[in-house]
Amino acid sequence: MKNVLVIGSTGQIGSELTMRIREMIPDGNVVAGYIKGAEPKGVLLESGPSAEADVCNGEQLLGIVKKYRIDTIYNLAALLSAVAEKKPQLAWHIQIDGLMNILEIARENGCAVFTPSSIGSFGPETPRQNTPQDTIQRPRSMYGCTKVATELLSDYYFHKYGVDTRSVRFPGLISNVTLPGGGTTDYAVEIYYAAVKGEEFVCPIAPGTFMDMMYMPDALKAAIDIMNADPSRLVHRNSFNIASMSFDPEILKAKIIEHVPGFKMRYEVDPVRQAIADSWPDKMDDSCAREEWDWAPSYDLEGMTVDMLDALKKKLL
Ligand code: AKB
Repeated sequence: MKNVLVIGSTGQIGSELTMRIREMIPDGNVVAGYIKGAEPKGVLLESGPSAEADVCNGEQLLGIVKKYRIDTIYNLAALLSAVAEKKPQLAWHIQIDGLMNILEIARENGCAVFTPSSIGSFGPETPRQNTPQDTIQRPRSMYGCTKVATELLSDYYFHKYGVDTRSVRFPGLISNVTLPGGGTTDYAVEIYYAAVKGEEFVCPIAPGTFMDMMYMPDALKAAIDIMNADPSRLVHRNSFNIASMSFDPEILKAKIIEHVPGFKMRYEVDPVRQAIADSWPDKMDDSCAREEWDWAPSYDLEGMTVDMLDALKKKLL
């Protein structure tokens, strides 16, 4: 990995991943790809090259790949699960037509490609506890349909054309830098903002709804480590289960109260998000990632909560 294009560099993952990769390869070109209306600002803009990179515009992407001699593409363009339910055709266009553009460019230009999958690639028939790496994937959401198609297309391009595609199934990601937009797991980020601001949190997900979650530093490590992994050890490619913690809103509330004693939460369940959450696993088994590329998370719920509250106090107060 030397010259890298991050598509979706101003989003929740991209804004931090681009900076992390720039630190890792200071003498490379790490291009912050963005779409109109979501241009990079501040340190993201100033610390390296940026370019408009719309996944649905193959010519534009090809121009960037050629100009910067890109060898690795992080494809983070996506509508998250709740938004994708409202705009299913657009979600398919971005997530699948966009992916096809990237895979074709990668095939012709020898690029490796990371396109994340998600716990959203599973469905109600999937085993909920210790969800295996290889199991039933029959999601009911459009987001899930695009994620399964992403996994299959990425593996297809590897087996058919030798394109070095690799990825992980991200849990809900929790970070203190950039807010997610329109996911089912967003509540687990927003709750920390409310706690730090001293506001009551209105939770859209019902008590007892368990989902895998992960702190952003671990997610960034996974996205980088999988692309640097020894290919001869990889039995799987698209995509690896990765896990670090699983909780429901009550467990998260109780953990926050340990640090913010007056914190209050009530429920106003959003039926769209709840239906999606009910179809997702409670907790994935990530033993293949551990065996094949030494995946190991650093943060548990306590470690993440301490760090989140500390960072948000500095940012918001
Ligand atoms: C979402 O909630 O849509 C995402 C995801 C789990 O992929 N955060």
